[in-house]
Amino acid sequence: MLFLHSANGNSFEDMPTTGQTALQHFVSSGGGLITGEWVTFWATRGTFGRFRTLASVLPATTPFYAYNDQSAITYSVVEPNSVMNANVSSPFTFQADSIIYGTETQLLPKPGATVFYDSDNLGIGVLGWDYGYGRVISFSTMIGISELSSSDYRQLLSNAIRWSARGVCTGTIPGDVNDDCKVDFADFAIMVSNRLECNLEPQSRCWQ
Ligand SMILES: [Ca+2]
Repeated sequence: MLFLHSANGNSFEDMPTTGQTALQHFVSSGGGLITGEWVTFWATRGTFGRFRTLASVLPATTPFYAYNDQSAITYSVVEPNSVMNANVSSPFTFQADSIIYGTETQLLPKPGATVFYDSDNLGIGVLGWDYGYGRVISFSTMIGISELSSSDYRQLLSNAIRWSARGVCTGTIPGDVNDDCKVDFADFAIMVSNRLECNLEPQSRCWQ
């Protein structure tokens, strides 16, 4: 489990590429990653040379300079999820921390990302996706002291940590057709949907 937060919005320091690659490997092999405001922002601003490798791991990008300064922000459920929504009021309003005139970054979901909460300020509050065997969640806000003074926000962070902790795949299993480290009905459905297909040439060889 890893918690990443970039509060350094006004400097040009980057995470070393070796660190970003290690983090990418950590997630793809089953680790959970949670990011706060500025991480997605600087990952999208790759021309400034920050988080270029890590950018591919994140479930969102951001439009240029799409951040602003708000004192209070309201999050509401978009896609219901029993883990993410457990014991969190919806909607709930919290005070937002501000660093470098930014309380929130606008998030644009990548294909395959799930939007769990929206924000009344900049559209999307919390979203996540599967990356390899791991999972990543991005918050639009700082996950700072002000945010964490809200019991709902604290609970949501706790839930996000649970959701992202998918587990580590320790080995391949014969029959795991969709390569998600478990053999279940999804694998069976793939087999059934392709049943009696045969790509042998000549076709006459198929059923001999
Ligand atoms: Ca499977």
